[in-house]
Amino acid sequence: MPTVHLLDYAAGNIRSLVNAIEKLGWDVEWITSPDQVAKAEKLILPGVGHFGHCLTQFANAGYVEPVKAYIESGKPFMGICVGLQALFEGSTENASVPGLGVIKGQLRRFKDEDKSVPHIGWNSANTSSTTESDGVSIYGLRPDSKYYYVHSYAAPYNPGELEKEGWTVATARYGSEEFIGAIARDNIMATQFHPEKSGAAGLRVIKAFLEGRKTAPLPAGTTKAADGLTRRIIACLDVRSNDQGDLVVTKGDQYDVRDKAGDKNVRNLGKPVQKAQQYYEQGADEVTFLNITSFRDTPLKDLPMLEVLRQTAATTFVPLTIGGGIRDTVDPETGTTRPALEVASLYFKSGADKVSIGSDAVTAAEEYFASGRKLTGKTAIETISEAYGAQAVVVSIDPKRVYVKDPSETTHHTVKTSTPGPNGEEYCWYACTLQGGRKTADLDAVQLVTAVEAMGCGEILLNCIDKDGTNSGFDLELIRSIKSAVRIPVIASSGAGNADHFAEVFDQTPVDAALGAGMFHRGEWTVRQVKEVLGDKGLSVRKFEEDI
Ligand code: 1PR
Repeated sequence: MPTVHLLDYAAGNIRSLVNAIEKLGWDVEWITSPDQVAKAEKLILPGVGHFGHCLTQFANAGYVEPVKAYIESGKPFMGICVGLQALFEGSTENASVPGLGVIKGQLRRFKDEDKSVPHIGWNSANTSSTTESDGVSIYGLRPDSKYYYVHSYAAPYNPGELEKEGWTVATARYGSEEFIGAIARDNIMATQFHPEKSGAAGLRVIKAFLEGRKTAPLPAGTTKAADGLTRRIIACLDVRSNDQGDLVVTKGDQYDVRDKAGDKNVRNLGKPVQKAQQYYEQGADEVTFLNITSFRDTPLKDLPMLEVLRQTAATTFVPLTIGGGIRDTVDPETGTTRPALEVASLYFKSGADKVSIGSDAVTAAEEYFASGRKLTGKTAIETISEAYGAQAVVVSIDPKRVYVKDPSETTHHTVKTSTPGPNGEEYCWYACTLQGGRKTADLDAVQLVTAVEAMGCGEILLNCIDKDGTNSGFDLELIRSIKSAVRIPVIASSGAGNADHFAEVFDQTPVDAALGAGMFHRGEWTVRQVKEVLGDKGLSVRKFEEDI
């Protein structure tokens, strides 16, 4: 099999990239020391997370000069995400750390006044100057495809500036900002998006690079997709062991996952790997696994979930999130504490792109407020965010309504609700729960998200116990209140029963993504059908592509 070299210099989920390359029929060989760089015939520089952290590791390991020399030799080079950023002169993310300076310019943070940061989701990479006029695709990039981005810093696009130096630039638009999504010249190709997580559209780009196909004619009839982010639809799989000991996808009503009648068995709605694959093929933009009984187990021993992740990541080329049991854990055999970062690292190595933290985030937020909002640097959120970047850390919240007659009855953040409580109460606040709703904290959802955003969480997965499994639509009041409290993206979850519920949440709240579970698992709707309805209503969605 032909071989491509991958440079391994920093933490990050490289498993997915290896899976994508292997799927395309290529072998990966690792470069683990600077003296090996020159022997590569094709080199990929991956990278996720923090520019300063990655580039410092890169420089300290002695890679700067060998990689510059490799690029100057004219052999094919591809940079991905921070691997693209490394080619620029620097980044305001860490002004004291220089980039390689192959491309002129600095990376800047997206402005967050009008939009969520990080920029997470499927966006374009349009080489508008060439693709439309010439009908030519650069490295397989197509103007009607969407690619998966996850980053807070980007290279702003100044029309014509880099083109003057011979670069071909593909751009994307986020809010009012146009930035560089991909860039190529001579032997160099680099993408800000993650091609290995961008389904068939992304695999096509990697394939074109591996096969050295810099340009190709666009398929007849190719038209440009609408600018900007598409509406992100996530399929979520709650996973646990059933009474026979098999790992199954289940779904509860307000978190009760057992049948109401008969033997009250844990509902079995299918096998996790199969279901995930099915949702990928239906066009899900992301897949999330929640190990819902992990509070009972030792996660380091929880090998079946790691295996589920490994198998899914080998065939499912969209972002994967895993939640459940991400916390500091005492190993029962040795009595030693295994930090949350170690648990998360196991998941990242198995193919996860993000980890989702539930119960532990509530405890950390309580301590944060008790200490007068001091950050310790020791929480799971902080340590994982530091090592893997904020975009890799999701906090999953399980709030429950507490009704009050008047906001003065509580110190918590209240909302005026259009669905009053059992005694006609017109206000409610949302109490955070732990262990899948089994414990309730004296902490409201607004407090929690404020605290975890300060700790470095990159995205909120916003469930709602009152709505879970009801098929009655999302809790729009909760979503609006949380969106107005944070700058990071928020995923709406709980209550989706049909496509109109997705249209409603995107229409009536500024939410960044929406998640469904039961309606997909029971086969009432496919992800594709939901996207068709959204498309008919004029909302931009990514279409599933098969053709690599
Ligand atoms: O606390 O860090 O170990 O994480 C445990 C994770 O498991 C948390 O993210 C928590 O939300 C989740 N969890 C725990 N118990 C349950 C349960 O259902 N008994 N599931 C549970 C929460 C939320 C969504 C669900 C949506 C949409 N499930 O995944 O699928 O509510 O459902 P719907 O579209 O059918 O309404 P930790």
